[in-house]
Amino acid sequence: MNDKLLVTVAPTGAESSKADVPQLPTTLDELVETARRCEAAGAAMVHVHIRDDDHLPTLDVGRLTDTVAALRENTDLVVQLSTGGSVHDPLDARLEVLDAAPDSCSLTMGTVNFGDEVFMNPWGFITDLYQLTQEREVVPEFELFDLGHVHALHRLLRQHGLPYGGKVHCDLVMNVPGGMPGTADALVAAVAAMPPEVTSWSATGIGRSTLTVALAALAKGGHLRVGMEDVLTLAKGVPVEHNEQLVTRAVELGRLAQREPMTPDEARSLLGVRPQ
Ligand code: KMH
Ligand code: ZN
Repeated sequence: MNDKLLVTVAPTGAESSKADVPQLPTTLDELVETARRCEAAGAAMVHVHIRDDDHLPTLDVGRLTDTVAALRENTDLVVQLSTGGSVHDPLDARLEVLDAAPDSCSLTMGTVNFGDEVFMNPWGFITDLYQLTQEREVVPEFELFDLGHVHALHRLLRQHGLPYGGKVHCDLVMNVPGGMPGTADALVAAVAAMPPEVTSWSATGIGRSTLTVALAALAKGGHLRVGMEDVLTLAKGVPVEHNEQLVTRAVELGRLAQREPMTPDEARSLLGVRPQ
């Protein structure tokens, strides 16, 4: 495992509403401002969900393309677009996300209950999306919400080979109601079950599991994803006012573990991202 720490920020997500969380970055200007501040605080990659003029989740390819361009103009961050979207997005629109030519994209390794909803990722969709990432030279980040998703990653790599760039990077998304719990024990089990091809992994704990998961990930030599997609409070009753606070806290935790934050260029080499 690389000694330096990759901090990924997931600033927006698809689940919280602007009305409930006005500080959520939902416009392009807010996203760019957030990305710049998070980069200055130590983030190296941004995991992006975008919103429309009504602040609702959208996978509009024109908007996604403009977003990738704006993030590249204003930051050096590795730009990762979500192909998960919201639980209401159709599978074909989720494949079209790659038309926006990001550096990286999320790729969830199985269907999972998602609160009262279902986040659909049937096997045929996973393999179509994976082959598209290989064709388009986009580096996937395998999102693992459950131990079964780790098992499915073995199958995918066995059947379809390595990703573009030759590196295999995973993100454990823990504590979604329906997925694996956000505990150190679950993290250790998931890491132990990862295929030998995995070259790096990060973890994020949804809601109140955020610190447990971050500390467990650091203890196991993993990387961190943080952001308002995953948690909206710094402590009970203390709302996050800006994603930068979560990045700063992740960097501080990393420094306690003697892990300096990685630069975006170092993240590009860790992940095998295509040179621009
Ligand atoms: N919003 C969730 C349904 C991803 O970005 O790929 C899916 C999600 C995972 O956030
Ligand atoms: Zn996401």
